[in-house]
Amino acid sequence: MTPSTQSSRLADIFAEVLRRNPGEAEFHQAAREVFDSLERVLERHPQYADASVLERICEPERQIIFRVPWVDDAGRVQINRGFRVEFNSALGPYKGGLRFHPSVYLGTIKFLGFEQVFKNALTGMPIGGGKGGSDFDPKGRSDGEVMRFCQSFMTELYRHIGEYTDVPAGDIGVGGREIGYLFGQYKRITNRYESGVLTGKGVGWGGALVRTEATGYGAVFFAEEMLKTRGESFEGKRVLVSGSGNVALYAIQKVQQLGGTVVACSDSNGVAYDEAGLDFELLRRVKEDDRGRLADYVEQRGGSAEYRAGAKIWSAAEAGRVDVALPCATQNELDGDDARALVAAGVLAVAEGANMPSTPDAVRVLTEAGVLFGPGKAANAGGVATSALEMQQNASRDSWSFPHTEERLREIMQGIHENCARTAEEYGEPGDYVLGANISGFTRVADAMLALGVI
Ligand code: NDP
Ligand code: 2IT
Repeated sequence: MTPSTQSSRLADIFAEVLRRNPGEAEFHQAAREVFDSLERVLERHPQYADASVLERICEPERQIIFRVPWVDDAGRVQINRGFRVEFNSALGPYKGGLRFHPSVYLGTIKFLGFEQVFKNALTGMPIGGGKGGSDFDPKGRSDGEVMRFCQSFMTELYRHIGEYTDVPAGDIGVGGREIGYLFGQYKRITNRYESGVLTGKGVGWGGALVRTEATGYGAVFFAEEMLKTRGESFEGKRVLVSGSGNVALYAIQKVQQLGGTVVACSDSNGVAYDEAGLDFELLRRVKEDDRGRLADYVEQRGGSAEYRAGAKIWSAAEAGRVDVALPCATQNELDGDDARALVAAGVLAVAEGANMPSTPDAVRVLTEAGVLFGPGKAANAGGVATSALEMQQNASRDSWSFPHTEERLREIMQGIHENCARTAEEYGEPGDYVLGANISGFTRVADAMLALGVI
């Protein structure tokens, strides 16, 4: 087939994705980005088009939507909506997190599930892709309310998951506390201590060391590999990290361990600036132990720290040099104007700790300016990869040390970086990590799908 045949075929398939999934803007955006990388793949490998692999990849294998009723502390009945999208199991059981956030709707979960398919393939591990969640807002809820919500959520979800079927984990709004309540209810309903059914468990009861740190650490390891290609490192670098949740926290810690200074982080209310560098241990305590807000951190830190309510973190680029930016909060949080501000501030590298945090416009601005750009499905794959290591430890009833597991994570991130770089080069676009990640992830899933037949 000629290139033009392929472009028109891709355009037709994409038009069908739009038609079949109306109103799901984030899913459209995630699909479009992958489609934009695939023209030359379909030219070189007509077998994928012949077997309609792309059409099949865009259609989730199963989508589950359910009612989650629960009783709040005031005795009122609350109703939320639960989701699990089991996207692709060609490489292994569906694997991917659960997001609890009021903005969640089916389109959110589908975009995240779609990204997860390629991300999980990139890790080289035996995991398929899925995602789930709810429009439940855990903010301001008591532990008892969160527990009752999680129990109700699992009372429906349990029938769809299992260590060989579908293995959820955390994402926004779902951390160790929620995984504990979810696991407890699964265990109670099934009467099985099936450790491998969820990852992100507490280290005392089946969890793996380094899983908590893995996504943030992994994103920094990926950025470090990108910097190495220009003879650079984190030593002495000024860094911005958006968010202040699980991914952001441990990205901040690893940057500091590698000699960089993180001068700002954020939450949905504002930005904390700290020219002297954020105090990781204080920030961790405020966020994890006290479940506090960034404003509380700034109040306790005093001195050089400053809190700007309503500010956007990327505007910090206007105030001085920025060497590395790590968006670790949420989708579409870094737009074209933000990217232009970062370029003007001299940014060398951007690695996405979050899923799809950069808008298509931002990606274009950064890559056209020659900024090293690590897309989320490569740069944040350390979290799910360490989840797969947790599954491995559960299956063998073993537990590994922190240094050993961190070393495995570092090797995995180096492997993903090398794979993306090599694939981009093979396809004539050296340094294009977006192309490299999409093609490499796609071909691994597509080859497995071809081998398994039309199912
Ligand atoms: P957390 O819930 O721990 O933290 C989320 C952070 O992002 C908080 O600081 C939150 O601020 C901020 N945030 C969330 N939504 C918005 C919004 N709409 N606008 C502005 N800020 C927002 O989640 P994680 O750290 O786990 O997840 C962060 C990102 O990383 C997500 O994109 C997630 O999909 C991705 N990711 C997570 C992995 C993991 O292992 N946890 C693995 C790979 C990717 P606030 O507290 O004010 O809401
Ligand atoms: O987006 C992600 O990769 C995650 N939220 C982690 C998924 C997992 O199964 O560990």
